[in-house]
Amino acid sequence: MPRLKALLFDVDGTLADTEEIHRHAFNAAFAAAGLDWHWDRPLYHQLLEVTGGRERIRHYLDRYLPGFERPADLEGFIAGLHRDKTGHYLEMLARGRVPLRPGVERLMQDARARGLRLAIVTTTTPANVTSLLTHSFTVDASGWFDLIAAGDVVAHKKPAPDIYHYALQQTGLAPAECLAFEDSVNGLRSALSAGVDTLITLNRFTADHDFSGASVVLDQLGEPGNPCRLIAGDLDPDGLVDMAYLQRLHAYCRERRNHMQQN
Ligand code: XBP
Ligand code: MG
Repeated sequence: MPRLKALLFDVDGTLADTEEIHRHAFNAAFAAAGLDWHWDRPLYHQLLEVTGGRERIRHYLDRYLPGFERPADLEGFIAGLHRDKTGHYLEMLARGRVPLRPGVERLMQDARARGLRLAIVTTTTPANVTSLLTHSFTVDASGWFDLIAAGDVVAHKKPAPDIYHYALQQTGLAPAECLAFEDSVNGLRSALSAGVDTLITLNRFTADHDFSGASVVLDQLGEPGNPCRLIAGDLDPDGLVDMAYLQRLHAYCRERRNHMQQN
């Protein structure tokens, strides 16, 4: 049975509840460009169906504003809006100290202390990741990761498996040696398509997603005094996801896969 060697973390919605900040940053960029577009929460919930900021703006135009007179250089127009959005987002992160979700830093410290490798696997812009790692952890965490796989390094964003394939190839890890941490159905599909078993922590934008195939679904990772809750799955972490629990979960998932292959 392969050993658990690495934890692969999504960023938005998994490390921190950043989607609200992304939403405000998109709206700030639209206003600065003189556009009367406004993405409220229910609309953003629907738009999250598409990963990637530029892809999301294009999808908005296609689906919600078919009558919008498109500039000749639509790609350039979208890229400009998105560049501005990233600027607003980075400012907000630097200003506001966006808190990490419960248990994230604790679990990473635990994993590092036990010699596990960590990597980031996300569709968001690389600068967004670096900023979160420097501003939201109690120490600068950017050196903790073997790899930060982010943004446009692959052709197809989640739910395509490309970013997980890329991360596995760059780190030399086998899917069976890893566990992924995701918050959305797009992230789950991406990881599972690359053969990586996945733990889900829900948030307000993803609580209604279909997480079938996930190894376990929890409300959060849990902290002492702030226990996590099992939403779906066979193994209950009893309040706290730690390395002992992840070792059990990993062994359970590998056995389940072996069993399925034999039958
Ligand atoms: C995150 C995203 C990102 C952000 C916006 O998905 O979909 O697009 O919402 O980031 P995941 P950019 O958590 O699955 O990686 O604007 O930088 O693309
Ligand atoms: Mg996510």
